[in-house]
Amino acid sequence: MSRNKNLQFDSKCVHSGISDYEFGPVVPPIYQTSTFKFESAEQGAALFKGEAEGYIYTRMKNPTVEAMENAIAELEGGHKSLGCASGMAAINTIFISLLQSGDHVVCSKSVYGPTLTLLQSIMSKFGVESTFVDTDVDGEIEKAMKPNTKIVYIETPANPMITITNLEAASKIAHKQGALLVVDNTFMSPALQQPFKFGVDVVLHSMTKFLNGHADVVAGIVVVKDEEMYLKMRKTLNQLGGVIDPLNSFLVHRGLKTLSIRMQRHCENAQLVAEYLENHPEVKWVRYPGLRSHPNYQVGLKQHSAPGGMISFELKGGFKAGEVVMNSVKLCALAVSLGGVETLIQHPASMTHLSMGAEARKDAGITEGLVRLSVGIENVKDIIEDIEQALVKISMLEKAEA
Ligand code: LCS
Repeated sequence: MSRNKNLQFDSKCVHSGISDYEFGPVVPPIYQTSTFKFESAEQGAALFKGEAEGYIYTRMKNPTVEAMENAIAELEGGHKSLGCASGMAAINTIFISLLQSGDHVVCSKSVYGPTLTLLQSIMSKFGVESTFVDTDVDGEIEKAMKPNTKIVYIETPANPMITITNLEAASKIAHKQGALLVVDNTFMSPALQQPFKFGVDVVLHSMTKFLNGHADVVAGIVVVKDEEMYLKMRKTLNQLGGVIDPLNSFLVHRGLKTLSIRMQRHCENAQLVAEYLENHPEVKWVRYPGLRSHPNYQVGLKQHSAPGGMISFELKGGFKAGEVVMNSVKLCALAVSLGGVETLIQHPASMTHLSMGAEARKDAGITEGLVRLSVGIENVKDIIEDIEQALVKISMLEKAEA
C-alpha cells in the first residue's frame, strides 16, 4: 500500500491495491477458488491459529478480494476495509459488530429505504432502539442523543433528499457522548468526499454505485480506522457470511481505475442538468449540492470537492407529472440504483423508499412527486434533450385534459 502514498488521488485510483503477482500481470488475477491447499497439517493449523500468513478459505480471505479492499482503504484514507456482498451486507456487518441489546442509534430521516427499515423493523427485534432526525439541521442530532447512543448514522448527501449533514459537527457531537459516527459515502465516493478527514469513525459504501460505476455488480464495503475495529468487524463478517466474491471484487477494482474521471464527468453533467431543471417552468424545486439554492450549500463546500451526480426534483404537477416524465424518457433508463455511467431516473415513493411506509416518507420530506436522477456520463446535450422532450409531454397532457 505504501508505495502509492505520495501519489495524487487520480493516480491512486489507477494503482491502489496492485501488488506483484506471478507472471507479472498489471491487474490482480481472479483467484476464483473457494479454498486454498495447505502445505502441511502443521501449516494449516498455524494458519488457523493466526501464527502464519496465508489463505485458508475465500469467505475468510482471498487475494483478489484483498487487493480491492486495500485499494478502497487507501482511497478513503482508512486503515483497512472489508468487502461485502452488497451495501446492505456492509450496513448489517457494522450494526451487528457494534450494537447490542439496549443500545440506541441516531439516524438521518433521509436514508436509503431499507437502511431505515433495517433499524426500525429488524434491529428493534434485538433490542436496539433508533431515533430518526434531520441530521442536516443544526442541533437535531444533539437533541436525539441518549446515554445509550452507540452510533450516529448519516448519509451525506442523503438518498433521496440530497440533504447535506455537517460531518465535523456531527462527529464532535457523537464523540462527546462516546458514540461512533458511521457515514454512508455512497453518493460522493472518496473522489469527492473523504469522511475520515472530518473525524468520522466508520465509512461504508454500496459499491454497486459509483465505486464500481458500471451497473454490473452488487457489492458493499466497510472502511475502518484502526486494527481493533477491523478485527471486530472481520470476525462478524466471517460469521455473518455476507462477503463479496473474487469476480465481483475484480470488477469493482477495475471500475476504481476510472473513478476519478467518471466522477468529474458526473459532476459536470449533473451541474448543467440541475441548472436546466431549476429554470424549467414545470419544476417546483431542485435539490443538488452544486446549486446555491441548496439549504446546506456552504457546508457542502467545506466537505466535498465537487457536488456529485445525484439530483432530486419535484414537479409542479406532482405524482402524475412524474409518471409522465418517467414513461416518456428514452435515453434515461427508468430504473433504481445509481452511480453507473448511464443516466437513471426513478420515483422514490413507489420504488426505493416504498419499504419505509408513507408516514416515514412524509417525515423525511419524500413527497409523492419527487423524482430522482442519477446523471450519467453521456454527452449532457443528449441527457437534457431527453428530459426536455419528456417534460414537454406534461403540458401536452394537461392541454389534452383541459
Ligand atoms: N446506501 C445507499 C446510499 C444506497 O443508495 C443503497 C442502495 C445502499 C446503501 C444499499 O446498497 P446495495 O445493498 O443495494 O448494494 N440504493 C439503491 C437505490 O437508491 N436504488 O436501488 C438501490
